[in-house]
Amino acid sequence: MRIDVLTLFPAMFQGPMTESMLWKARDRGLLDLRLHDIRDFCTDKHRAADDIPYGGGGGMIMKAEPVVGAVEHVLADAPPGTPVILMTPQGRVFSHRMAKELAAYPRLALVCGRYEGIDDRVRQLVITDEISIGDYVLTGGELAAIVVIDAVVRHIPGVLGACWAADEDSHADGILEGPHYTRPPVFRGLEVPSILQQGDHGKILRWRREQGLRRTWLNRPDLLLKADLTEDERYLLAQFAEEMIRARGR
Ligand code: 6GU
Repeated sequence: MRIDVLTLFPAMFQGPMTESMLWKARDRGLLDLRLHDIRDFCTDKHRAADDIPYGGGGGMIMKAEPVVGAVEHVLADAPPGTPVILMTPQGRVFSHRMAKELAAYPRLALVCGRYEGIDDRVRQLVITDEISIGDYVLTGGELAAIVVIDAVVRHIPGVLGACWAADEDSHADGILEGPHYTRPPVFRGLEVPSILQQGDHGKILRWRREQGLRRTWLNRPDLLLKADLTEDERYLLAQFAEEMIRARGR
């Protein structure tokens, strides 16, 4: 997969893109990441990428011309239908499902907004999708783009080790993962749950699902509304609820 990133701050990608999984993906030829400096597409003599907003108000707005120029340069040899994604707090909130969908494309282009915004004609002319990574405001789209790239690249076949697939992650089926343990069996008086040590695979799977459900119930009850649960799992949830009510009564 090839990902083109359009940014005023290409150096922000140097660390994250040269470590760990992302570096391995690039090293193995599974990810072709290309950084483009939007400033290289400024045509005026001062190389200004931003200007004051029409209608007044604070802050600076990214100019349309260099961004559109950079996108057109990148798209010149891209297959038709290549997503051109604007990273913006006004976008659709990013999710596991979106990461998986984006991973199916041979190419992506990510446009990082900066300053207080970007001339809306960029969106009207060349943007196909707008993505936000959550309900808070970052100073620019760069960190959000790094998050999206990491989450997408994990879904490219061959990037993760053969024995654990991205389909087993928290969020893959709308339920969080339960706790994990490794050796030693006892650490500071805390013991690894005995079911995990005994090796009955059926029991372990059931225990993990139960723990994941409990965690979802406690930390992300909003996910349970959308989750596809079995009769058994609904029964477990009812039990958690009862437990909570009893604990509160004490
Ligand atoms: Cl994609 N950009 C900015 N500037 N802030 C954000 C964001 C993106 N997603 C959440 N906050």
